[in-house]
Amino acid sequence: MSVDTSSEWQALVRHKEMLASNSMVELFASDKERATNFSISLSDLLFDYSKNCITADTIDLLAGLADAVDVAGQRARMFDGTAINTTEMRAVLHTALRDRKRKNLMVDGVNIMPQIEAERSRVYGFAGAVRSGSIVGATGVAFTDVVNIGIGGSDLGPAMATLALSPFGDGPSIHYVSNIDGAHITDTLARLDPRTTLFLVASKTFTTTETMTNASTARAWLVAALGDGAVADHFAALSTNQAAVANFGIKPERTFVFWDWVGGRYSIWSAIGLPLVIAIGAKNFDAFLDGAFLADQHFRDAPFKENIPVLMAIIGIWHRNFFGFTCHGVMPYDQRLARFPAYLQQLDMESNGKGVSLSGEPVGYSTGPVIWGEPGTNGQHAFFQLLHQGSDIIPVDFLVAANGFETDVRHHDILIANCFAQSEALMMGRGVSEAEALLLASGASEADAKRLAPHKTFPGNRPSNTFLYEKLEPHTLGMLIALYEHKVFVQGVIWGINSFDQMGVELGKEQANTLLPAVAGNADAEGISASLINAARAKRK
Ligand code: G6Q
Repeated sequence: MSVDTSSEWQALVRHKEMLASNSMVELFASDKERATNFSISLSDLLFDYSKNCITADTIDLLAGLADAVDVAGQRARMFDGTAINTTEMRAVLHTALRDRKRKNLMVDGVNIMPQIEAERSRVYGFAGAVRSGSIVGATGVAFTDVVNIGIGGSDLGPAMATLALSPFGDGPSIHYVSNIDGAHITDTLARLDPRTTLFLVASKTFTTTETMTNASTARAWLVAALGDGAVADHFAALSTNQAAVANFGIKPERTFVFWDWVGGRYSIWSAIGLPLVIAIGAKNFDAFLDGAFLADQHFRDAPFKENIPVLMAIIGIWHRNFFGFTCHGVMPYDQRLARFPAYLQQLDMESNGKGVSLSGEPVGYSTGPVIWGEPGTNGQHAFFQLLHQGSDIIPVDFLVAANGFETDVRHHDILIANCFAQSEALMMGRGVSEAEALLLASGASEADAKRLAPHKTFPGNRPSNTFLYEKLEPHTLGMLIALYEHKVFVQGVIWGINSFDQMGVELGKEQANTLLPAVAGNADAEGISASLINAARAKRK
């Protein structure tokens, strides 16, 4: 049965009609404790979801929907290693990577826990040696720079986290090259010295065109300076495809593996995290894993109505399916989380950007929203206009630390004030008579006040969540990422889709390979893109 025909869904449709007449301002007025009643703490994190058009009944009904589709059962199946990725027949076990105490978990007759521990200790050993300078380049000097070559899941996580945790970065400088656009690797290499540069080729499949092409360019750059023999000393690989890594010329002792039950966009906890370990060290990476593990335990154990990722998910369902909101904004008031929206974009949109159910039927309702965002306060001076007065309503997640790392706290006070002011303004809005009164008070004529008031009116009643944490430390970042992972999981279960494949990504990979010979001038252009290919060829110099 399709979830939208269930009695739980239909009850929510009716509930929404009843609730629609209540504004959030009224909901706050009728419950003085609303902010605390609709907030949950986990470790140093406070999740405040009070500024949504919900009541306790809404949460009851949404939690009932999650029950009806057996979120709890599917959650148990994910954690115990059942092949819930049914199109690829794979288990989904990124959670096992951060469970540092567990000793047994069988997948296909193999206990994966000793494998995880052994590989993590190899990663830590190598990272430690690069950091201390006991592993050196071909000319005997220590590495000052590490270039991670990878794309998508083999890039976004470590790139985001390296920036987020830069106050903990006490190792070599880490650079990330992902784009096939030659500008990316060229501009990166231009700043580097081959003698002190280590390359990490990060690719689960070790076949991705972008990564393989960038890796071969890096190899040629290194060989031109230091000769063929230097490759073994200056390259390491992070992959599940050991045979392809060996073909590239990377030694087994420089190859760090993970497994097909780790999805690309869930792989930061695996060997794909190596660049981050090199940046911040093993102790900090352990704290990062432990933060995620804490979120896992919370997700497994807390009742739905006190469960942060479940609440994030069901409120998202409320917005997407019952209000029809198409987007979800992620606005970190945290400059070092600048890549967090892009990271979540992949996590969420690649996981839940699906239109067929697990059984292959088209779903008859909306699934994953568009995820986007930028750090505040920059966004305020750009696109927040649309959030306040645009014709569409876009729910927002605000993220902010109570403390920065900087000594001059004036900046941080202003940052926090802006963050809270935005969620308040989005909710409160400003009516036309208030706008008119303000104009009159500022000396406008009556005619001008009337004329301008509609432009200075804000509809308000626009929803947001606020994530307030003590400080952006490794533990906190691990926790935040895992909470979002589980949010995406719960939504996928409610929508009845497979959140763990990515056929759209595969399609892109195939299509580009088909057109390449004609673009490169080695074949005649044919098909839909023929005219564009010919035009591009005519413009090539
Ligand atoms: C992630 C996706 C995708 C993948 C990249 C890179 O979940 O599968 O983003 O990570 O396409 O793939 P490789 O790691 O195999 O190079």
